[in-house]
Amino acid sequence: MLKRRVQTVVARPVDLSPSRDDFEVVGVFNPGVAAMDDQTVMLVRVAERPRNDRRGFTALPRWDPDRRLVVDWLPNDALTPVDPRVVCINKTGRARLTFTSHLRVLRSRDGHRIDTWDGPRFQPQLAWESYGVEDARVTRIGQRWYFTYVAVSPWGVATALASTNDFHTFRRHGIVFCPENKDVVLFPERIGGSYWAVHRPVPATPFSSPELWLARSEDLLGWGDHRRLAGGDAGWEADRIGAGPPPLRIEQGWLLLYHGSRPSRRHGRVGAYCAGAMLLDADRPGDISARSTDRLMHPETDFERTGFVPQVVFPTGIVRVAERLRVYYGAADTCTAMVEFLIDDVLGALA
Ligand code: MAN
Repeated sequence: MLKRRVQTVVARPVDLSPSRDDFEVVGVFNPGVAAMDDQTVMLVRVAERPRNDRRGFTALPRWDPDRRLVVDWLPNDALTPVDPRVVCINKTGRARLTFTSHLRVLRSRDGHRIDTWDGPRFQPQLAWESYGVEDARVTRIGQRWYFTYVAVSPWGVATALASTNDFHTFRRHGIVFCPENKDVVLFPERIGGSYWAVHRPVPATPFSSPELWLARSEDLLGWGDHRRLAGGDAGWEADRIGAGPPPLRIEQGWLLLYHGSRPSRRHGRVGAYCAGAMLLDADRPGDISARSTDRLMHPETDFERTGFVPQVVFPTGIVRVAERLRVYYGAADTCTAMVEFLIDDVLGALA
């Protein structure tokens, strides 16, 4: 396990106000991160759900076509719980989320403490976002900040692209990876003349588990030349792996942190989410030059072990500060945390 140099909880659900008075924030986590001139900007995922229970019913929130947050109350006997986040509607076999997410902008001068809590929101607006928008991954390309995000709706779990200059106004570019695909990260520059992305298709049949794939694009919108990058080889990543923060260019190549989980031993639970890393060749990002031999991060502290979804560390943002890496991550699908590692320690853990 890597030595954690500095570690701090950056944001908790109590720090944020819900979208409606009768809702509660259950998670502020999985932040996309942009290191701008004098501040660290975080595009956090805010998950919320109705505050009050109705006996015998489950609340299933969604955004309606008029962009209002509404709640469908369904009788419990019409549903089968899947995990703390998901239920299945017995009649249709379709999944619904027990919460909904939007993205909110938080700003920090020192990268540790938030100075601005009430930043702009990026809320569901379109049909294919009606169950929520989640898990932004922010990459600076040229003068603009691009972010992929997960768009969830009755049409499935897709990845869409948006961009901004200032984190005040946003431009949507549409779905870039159709359902089911998430954990899409963009490389910050062209390599061999093309843009590149790591993505994570989710197979519908058990021929394979969800794994890392690579794709190429000329315009960030149309993606092709797909090829498999890596699967979960070790036990801790055997169930699924997905990219963490966007790849970071260091002297030795592209450093890609990723998350992995093992199958849960208990029905209805999610296996622990841990993090590893790989180094990709600077000019041929499909070539893995080195990979962690064990987990670099695993749920250790109370705030990583207990929460809305227990036992989760889920890195989504990275900032280099001289010889250190600040890794921003979601802890137990509840808080946003930051941990610092020495780059040399990370590289020393790869073989
Ligand atoms: C999984 C989890 C949830 C997420 C849904 C939809 O169940 O990652 O947090 O809301 O997928 O993306």
